[in-house]
Amino acid sequence: MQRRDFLKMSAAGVTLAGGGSALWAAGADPVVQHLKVQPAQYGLMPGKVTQGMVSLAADAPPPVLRMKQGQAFVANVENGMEDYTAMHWHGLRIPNAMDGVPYLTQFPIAPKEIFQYTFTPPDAGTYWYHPHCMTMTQMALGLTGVLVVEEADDVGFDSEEVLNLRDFRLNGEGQFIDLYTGRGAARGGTHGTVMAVNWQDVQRSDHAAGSLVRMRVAATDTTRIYKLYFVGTDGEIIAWDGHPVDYAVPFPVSGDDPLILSPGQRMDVALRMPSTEGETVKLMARVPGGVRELAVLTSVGQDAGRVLSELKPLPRNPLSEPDLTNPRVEEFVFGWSPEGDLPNNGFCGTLGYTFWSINRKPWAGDASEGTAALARLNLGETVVLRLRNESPNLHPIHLHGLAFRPIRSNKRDVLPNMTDTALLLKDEVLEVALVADNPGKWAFHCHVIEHQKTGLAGYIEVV
Ligand SMILES: [Cu+2]
Repeated sequence: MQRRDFLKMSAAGVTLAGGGSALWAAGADPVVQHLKVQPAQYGLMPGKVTQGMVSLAADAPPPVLRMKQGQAFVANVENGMEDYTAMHWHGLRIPNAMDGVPYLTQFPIAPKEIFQYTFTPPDAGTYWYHPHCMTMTQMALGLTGVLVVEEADDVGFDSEEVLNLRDFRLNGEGQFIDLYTGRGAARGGTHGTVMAVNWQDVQRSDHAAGSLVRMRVAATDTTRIYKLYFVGTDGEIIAWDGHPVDYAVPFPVSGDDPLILSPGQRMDVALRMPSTEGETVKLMARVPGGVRELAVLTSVGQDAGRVLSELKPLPRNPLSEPDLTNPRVEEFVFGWSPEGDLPNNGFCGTLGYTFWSINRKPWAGDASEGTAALARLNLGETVVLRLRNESPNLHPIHLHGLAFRPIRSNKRDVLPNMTDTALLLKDEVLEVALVADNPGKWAFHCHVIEHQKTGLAGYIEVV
């Protein structure tokens, strides 16, 4: 791909690249947002201001981006950093050219450049965004945000609570330490030192007593696998990784039996606030050596008297259903890296070593010309991906641009809910089924970013 292909016009000293004009011609009414990737500082720890962060807002957390299902959205992403960047919209099934993967779908966005992303989200639900260039650095320094695609019609909640779960690696003064370690990258990933929710210690908010709250939880950390449960109310998991659930996910009420949310995953939860003013609902996480509050929702005012059974099921998203009568099977092995050359990531950052591989090959790099697809799928066909973990570490495997159903595991019963990110357990063989209904080169990688950046990456092509 040539850089000149993406440089189309310039204005006011910045270069505008990407995008498409078809939207305007169609007479659509797109929501247009200017989003500037920029340095930030913020009080992540009490009494300290963390320097050297990266956000999409001035000295504030990356905003929740809201769009509507079926409505055109335009994001003019400006690079206000000194490094390159590119923005990926995790879970959105949009045209390949808008997927934000450097060299595969676009040239990285240079400092001061603007890339125009234009797309119409086909699915409602909870998604998120993060850079796919300088990924390790920019994500670790803060650039992960929640993306909400609202249903076309109101689905009956009184209020909403959006939680962006992620850690930061800070010292006692609230300043960044090494964002990762070689030891971590070669094993389960390097964990943060400070857990955060929406860039703060605990999310605290008030909701009407007896009302119905839609809680959207996104695990956007580079490493942490969350073990979550609720205290203080009944509830229901209504969507998983964006899509309304077809198979009930048990509502977790105990730290002994928590719900696992791995990096990249999201859940939508219907909660009923307690009837009595002052009572609370808590989202808790099990952590090494104990438990921790992540969110505390407090009932206020008179009892609104709502009940969960008033909620209708969420409308289904327009997903293609895999035909499992005689699917083709593609094999993928996730394991250690053989000795290999270092990946060529061009302008998009390298960790300086490879530890991991897919099908015995470490990722040749973002910028490597002629890197082959891991698999080629025919447009419209059903394929089963057999994902084999040869390592003792856990890998949340993410596929861009397509949705898949986990159907079978050698380790456990799986819930075949549509997803874009599936956690592979130690020595697990997990089969997932999909319809290859979106053409293009779709990145396929571990969402432990240290694993992704040290070899556990590749792409699948739909032609
Ligand atoms: Cu991994």
